[in-house]
Amino acid sequence: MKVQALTALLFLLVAANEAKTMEKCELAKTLKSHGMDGFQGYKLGDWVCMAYHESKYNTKAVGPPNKDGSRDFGIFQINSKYWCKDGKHPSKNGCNKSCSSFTNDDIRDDIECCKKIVRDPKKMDAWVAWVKHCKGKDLSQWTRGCKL
Ligand SMILES: *[C@@H]1O[C@H](CO)[C@@H](O)[C@H](O)[C@H]1NC(C)=O
Ligand SMILES: [Ca+2]
Repeated sequence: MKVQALTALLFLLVAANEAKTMEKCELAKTLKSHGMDGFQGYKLGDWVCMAYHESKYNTKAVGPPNKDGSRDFGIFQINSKYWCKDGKHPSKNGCNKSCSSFTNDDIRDDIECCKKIVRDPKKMDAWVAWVKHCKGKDLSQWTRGCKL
């Protein structure tokens, strides 16, 4: 009985976790429909690769605190010091958004914020995981098999 209850709980947790995680091609398609293919010179694969390595496509991801106390929010791990308000720490709030709007399943505003971030001089270098895992790499796998 105990084991069954535990199994059921585990299943629910896994199911709940999956519900907030996007599929690769679903993300690629959404990004494309928002004009991200070629935006500021970056390919769709750059954005999909970045999202995978930042959040594993988890729209509700909240990163651990950075050295300055800020955190990174959502599928694109948008930083609370510069781009959104967490209500606790001072923020430049460059995207004029509450950070909690980057942890729901509607990623349209997250994408709009990415457009602001990538217009900054650092461009996609703002995403450490992108620099480490995606920059200058063959990105074809990130859109492979997707009907775009
Ligand atoms: C910021 O967002 C608020 C509410 O969504 C809006 O009323 C305001 O005009 C925005 N400010 C800027 C500078 O875009
Ligand atoms: Ca959102």
